[in-house]
Amino acid sequence: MKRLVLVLGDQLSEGLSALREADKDSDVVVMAEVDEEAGYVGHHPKKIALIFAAMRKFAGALRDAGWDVRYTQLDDTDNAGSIVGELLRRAEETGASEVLVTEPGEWRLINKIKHAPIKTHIFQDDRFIASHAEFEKWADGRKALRMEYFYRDMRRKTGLLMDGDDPAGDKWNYDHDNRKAAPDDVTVDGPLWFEPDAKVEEVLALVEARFEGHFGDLRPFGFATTRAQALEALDYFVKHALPRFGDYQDAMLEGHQFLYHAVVSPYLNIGLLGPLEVCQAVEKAWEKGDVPINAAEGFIRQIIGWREYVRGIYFLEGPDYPSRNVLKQNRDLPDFYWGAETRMNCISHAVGQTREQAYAHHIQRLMVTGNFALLAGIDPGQVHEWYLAVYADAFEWVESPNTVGMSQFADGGIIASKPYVSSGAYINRMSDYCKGCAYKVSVKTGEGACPFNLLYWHFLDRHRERFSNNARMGNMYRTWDRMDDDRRETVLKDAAAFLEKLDAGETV
Ligand code: FAD
Ligand code: DLZ
Ligand code: SF4
Repeated sequence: MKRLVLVLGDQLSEGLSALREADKDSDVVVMAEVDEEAGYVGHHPKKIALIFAAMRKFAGALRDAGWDVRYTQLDDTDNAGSIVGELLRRAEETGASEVLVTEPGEWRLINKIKHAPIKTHIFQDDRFIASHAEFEKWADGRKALRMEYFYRDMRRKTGLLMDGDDPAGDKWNYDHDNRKAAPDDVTVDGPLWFEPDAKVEEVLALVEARFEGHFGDLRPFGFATTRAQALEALDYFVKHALPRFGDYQDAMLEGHQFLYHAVVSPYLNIGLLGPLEVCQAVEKAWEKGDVPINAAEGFIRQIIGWREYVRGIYFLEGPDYPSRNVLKQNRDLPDFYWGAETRMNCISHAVGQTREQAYAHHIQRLMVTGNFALLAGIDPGQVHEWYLAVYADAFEWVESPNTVGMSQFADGGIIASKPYVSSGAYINRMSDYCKGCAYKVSVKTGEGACPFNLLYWHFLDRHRERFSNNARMGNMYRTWDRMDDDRRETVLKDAAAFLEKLDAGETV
């Protein structure tokens, strides 16, 4: 019996479970560039180009390995426009009556495939370290699902940075050493980029023609589009940036969009790299004495800790998770998230580099664009759609827990034990953005006051009922309560005036 093997745009791994289950001699691989996937949010053109180019090259690699691959390009005249449509078309063409697929990373697509009018077999996506069952078992009966404890289990499971039963270096977590302010001397100039070859150029021309209106610069395009290139990019990171990754993990600099970050999330998330091999490369560099423990541990924690943990939460919590809004925030996302002018230099830089690179690092996402949205009371659903659209690494299983949970506290504290909010002081400490800003970070009210300073107190004040009893927020409320009444009133009045301007669409 002939079967179809569906390989999605973020399943570009030779060891994919659906491929392992299939028979090369009789089954047919289906891959398709379709409007439905390219259009469920206004993806950044670089993201679409990365996925299409990597899909085309992966299809080539599968053919070389002996598979019969039916590949549909976006502009093929008989393109059915959706994944299920393509499956049905290929089933008719080949006489196949069943579909093998590895579980997609989004409830939307899982449901479409489950309800397709053709028999489907969905296999676990075992490109992760923890299975759904393992995460469920870990979560079962716990009052709080804190990442740190899950992470320790993943260290034990993988043996990464372990010294017998103990953590190497005697500490599980070196986060305290990883909060240095931005350095004066930056010794790297971003990740390794790749000159587009003819195949990539073909995709760039297609994306240019079809997605012209989408937010984001398509060129220059330098992402890796094959596993071999992604491995080179990883190797370059380990040699050049990893040694200082830990120290400056939270720093932000106008002139250095990538600082010491790896920029491997797009490759991990579409399947060109696997999480374990990435961590093993980092562990090896530490064993050789090339990188300090705080860098190796900090990096490995992001992957076997945070990345696995957020995936666990997404699948544990179910399809309604991305639409949660426990703080009932409902302001529209301001136009400056899509590139309109803003006088806030930090936002302007974070959004500007997002437009250019389809990339911003974690602290820019969390403490600049995320922080502002949370403080200003933006609808988390709109914030979620923005993050899902604009980053090359954005797929719902990883994006929504980070946005809806960690950044916007819209899940009520499943992921974060307190909201990630800060005044301008934090941004000033960790970046050089404030120096070039039209606002003054040292000014707390009145003319030129930094909006983060105003909105920080406004946020705490309007959500007092929910947060004032949170032990980790007691200090913040005590500081607020110690201010004299007049000062509190002025802060709230200025914050309200700022929000009014924002709502009126004025440049703020
Ligand atoms: P590095 O800083 O070099 O970290 C190494 C790797 O660790 C990353 O490649 C990534 O795979 C992993 N990692 C680090 N932090 C996280 C995290 N919080 N969750 C999951 N993996 C993590 N990451 C995505 O992969 N896709 C997203 O759509 C995404 N959306 C985010 C939205 C918000 C609001 C926030 C605050 C964070 C988001 N993150 C997302 C997490 C993180 O910002 C990115 O993984 C990271 O910036 C990717 O760049 P990098 O490869 O240079 O990471
Ligand atoms: C993100 C994306 C885009 C832009 N385009 C395609 C596509 O044309 N074909 C495809 O198979 N996959 C694409 N993807 C990735 C899917 O949206 C992804 O598999 C789901 O969001 C589940 O993670
Ligand atoms: Fe951002 Fe405020 Fe600093 Fe300006 S002063 S860059 S708005 S934190």
